[in-house]
Amino acid sequence: LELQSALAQALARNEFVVHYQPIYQLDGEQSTVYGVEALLRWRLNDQPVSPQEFIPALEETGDILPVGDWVLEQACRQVRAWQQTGQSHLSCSVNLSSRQLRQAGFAARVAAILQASGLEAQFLVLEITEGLLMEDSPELHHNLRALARLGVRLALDDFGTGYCSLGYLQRFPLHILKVDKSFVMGLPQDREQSAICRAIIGLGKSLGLQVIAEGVETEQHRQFLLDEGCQHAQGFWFARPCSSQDMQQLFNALD
Ligand code: G
Ligand code: G
Ligand code: MN
Ligand code: NA
Repeated sequence: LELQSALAQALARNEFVVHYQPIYQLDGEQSTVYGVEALLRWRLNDQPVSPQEFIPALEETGDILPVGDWVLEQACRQVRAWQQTGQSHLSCSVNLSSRQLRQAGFAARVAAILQASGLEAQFLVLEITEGLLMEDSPELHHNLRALARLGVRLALDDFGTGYCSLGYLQRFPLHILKVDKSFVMGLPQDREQSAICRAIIGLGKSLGLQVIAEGVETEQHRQFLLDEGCQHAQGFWFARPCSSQDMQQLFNALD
């Protein structure tokens, strides 16, 4: 409860910051950054609070709605600025809560945020989880289709860890599968994890979906994924999530 009352004021007090983790293109040059994932951060009494703790609290109170809008605005504006200073095709991934997608008019607000930031819809990727696709909220399904019509891309985050049937991959306007880090951490020694990664990469290929591997922490992880034809990856081996200033330094070093 203390957490929730502190969170209710956090936006007005400017306590949130958006951090970014680069997503890399695996084939071709190692230095090619394909996009960034926006990750919300909050400090309470100068101590970082884990998103695993404060995101569910924001969802419970409904404060995830204004905070989620704020994250979208920040991320779209920041990525547009990076596009204009050299990263011309940078994509912007933002995590969504189901609460946001169940809100009537959400897709229209995303359109307004894109317009205000100058970011083209094709560069925005909205990350959703499998469980969300199984909710039978008409608003949610309306928003997903309206977002796809706008040209925004949808990514299925933590893919393989939920309980959604493969039929959903067909039924929804999805563009990207994100291989969960729990399937990457044992590569290449772990035979089950290797088989699962191969299967997800193959599934993506057959269905015409882009595949992004998460949690790439070692050169062996990267090499396995590259050999299996995975196109994109993110993880500590490349870069940890960092402030926009540090991300700017990373881009400066590439130029
Ligand atoms: O960055 P990290 O491990 O700390 O993120 C933890 C979890 O918080 C992840 O599941 C991530 O998707 C989620 N998360 C981070 N930022 C946001 C956000 O802006 N909105 C939502 N809904 N979830 C987020
Ligand atoms: O649920 P989602 O995929 O959005 O969560 C992303 C989370 O994964 C972030 O909290 C981020 O800090 C974390 N993360 C990013 N790269 C790595 C990695 O290489 N290893 C681990 N363990 N976590 C990572
Ligand atoms: Mn994510
Ligand atoms: Na994940």
